[in-house]
Parts: sequence; C-alpha cells; structure tokens
Amino acid sequence: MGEYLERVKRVLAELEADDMGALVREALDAGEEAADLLGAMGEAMVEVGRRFEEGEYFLADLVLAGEEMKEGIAALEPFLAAGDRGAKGTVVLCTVKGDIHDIGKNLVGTMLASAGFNVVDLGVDVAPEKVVDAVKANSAQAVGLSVLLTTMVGSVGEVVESLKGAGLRDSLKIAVGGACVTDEVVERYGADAMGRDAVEAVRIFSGWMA
Ligand code: B1M
Repeated sequence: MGEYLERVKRVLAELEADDMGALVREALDAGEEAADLLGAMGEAMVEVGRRFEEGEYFLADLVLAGEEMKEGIAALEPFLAAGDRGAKGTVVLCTVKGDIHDIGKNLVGTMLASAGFNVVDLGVDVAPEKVVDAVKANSAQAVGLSVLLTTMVGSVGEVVESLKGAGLRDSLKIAVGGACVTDEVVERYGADAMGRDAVEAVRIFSGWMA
C-alpha cells in the first residue's frame, strides 16, 4: 500500500481526519487511483467497526467516521467515471427496513449511475411496500438492497415476499449486499445475487441489464 493510501486508512481508522475531502484530493493529485482510495477507506471502516465491537470506540465515533468517509467519497465522485446515464435500465436501490447505514448503498448508487443505470434511491430504513411502489412507478428491471445489521437481514425476505405478492418478482432481478450478507442470505430469502463491493454490484447488474 502506497504512502497516501496508508495515511488515508490510518487517519480514518484513528479518527484523526479533520478534512477527509482535502486529504483525498491531495492523494489524487499525488497520483493515487480513486478505486484504491475507496479500498483504503473501506478497510479503515472495517477497523472502526472492529474497535467499536471491542468497546474501544463508541457510537459517536462511528458517526464521526461515517461523516468523514462521506466527505472522502464526495471528493472521489468526479473520478468515478461517468457513462451514458440511464441507458442501461432502472434499478431501485435502498437500505432495508430497520437499517440506517447508507455509505455503502450510496457508493453502489454512484457507481451504478456512472456505469449508465438509472438509479432510483429510496434512502434508508425503507418499508417493503415502498420498494414495490417504486418498482411499479419506475418500471424498474432490478432491485438492489443493502443491509449491514445481522438483525435486519430478514427484511430482505420481506421485500422479496412483497414483490412476489404484487406479481412483480418474476420480471425482476434482486441483488443484495452489505457487511452481513452471505450467499446463504441470498438463498434463504430468495434473492438472485450478492455483491461484496460496489464494483461487484456494477458487474452483477450489468450482467442482467447489458
Ligand atoms: Co453501524 N454497525 N451501527 N453505524 N457501523 C456496523 C455495520 C457493525 C458491523 C459495527 C460492528 O459492531 N463491528 C455493527 C453491525 C453488527 C451486525 O449486525 N453484524 C453495527 C451496529 C451494531 C450499529 C448500531 C446497532 C449501533 C448502536 O446503535 N448500538 C447502529 C444501528 C442503527 C441502525 O441501522 N438501525 C449503528 C449505527 C451506525 C452509524 C449511524 C453511527 C454509522 C453509519 C453512518 C451511515 O451509514 N450514514 C455506522 C457505521 C459507520 C458502521 C461501520 C463502522 C461502517 C459501515 C460503513 O459505512 N462501511 C460498520 C462496520 C463494518 O461494516 N464492518 C458498522 C463503509 C461502506 C463503504 O461499506 O456499507 O459495507 P459497506 O458497503 C460496501 C459493501 O458492503 C458493498 O459495497 C459497499 C462498497 O464496497 N455493498 C453492496 C453495500 N451495499 C450493497 C448492495 C449491493 C451490493 C454491494 O447490491 C445491491
């Protein structure tokens, strides 16, 4: 890992970042790749989560790290290649009911939009009925669900069941992602695929909606 990548990872993980946007821009100017910077920030967030789990960090620290990461991502956005927006079809995206984590979901949304998808982002803590309404209103071809809390993973199943109930499931593809998602989650709740990161998410949706 290059010097800037190490620095980005360290200051975010140590909660020492007071202007993540400036640091990321400096790293880009020094020649670092946007994708590598994203990776370094992602690793830092895993470390922040670990320290929270171990009682070293508190909720306020998660909030702080989350805000800094958002600033870092905002600085990267112009570099996450812009494609032919909306041409590939429509994806309804959200974080599931009971879960308010949105950094990963936003990143997936940005990358999908850059790759040419029309993204309808419903936000966080989204009830299954809202997903159904949005799929109908936007004639979406796919749904993307983000879930980070193990306790909320059942919300994925609720969305799938609601889409089935509305007669929409057969004409839709559903991808899930987020820190707690495994292949088993996909199988148990009847989704179609899981993405480990935003790049994989783009690959999955592109495979469905080329
Ligand atoms: Co929370 N939190 N948090 N948190 N938080 C986790 C998820 C946790 C793992 C930390 C830990 O204990 N180790 C833990 C969950 C444990 C579990 O259930 N297994 C946890 C907890 C417990 C909680 C609270 C319950 C804490 C409390 O209140 N006591 C609470 C829950 C509130 C709620 O949702 N109801 C809570 C709150 C928060 C904050 C609000 C303070 C803040 C979020 C700020 C925000 O999102 N605006 C926060 C943060 C920052 C984290 C950690 C530290 C970082 C998450 C993050 O943004 N990562 C997180 C630790 C961790 O994940 N290891 C943690 C960076 C982001 C880029 O990665 O979101 O994983 P991620 O997205 C990735 C991939 O997963 C994937 O692509 C993204 C880009 O690579 N991906 C997809 C995501 N969605 C996808 C969808 C796809 C495909 C790929 O297709 C559709």
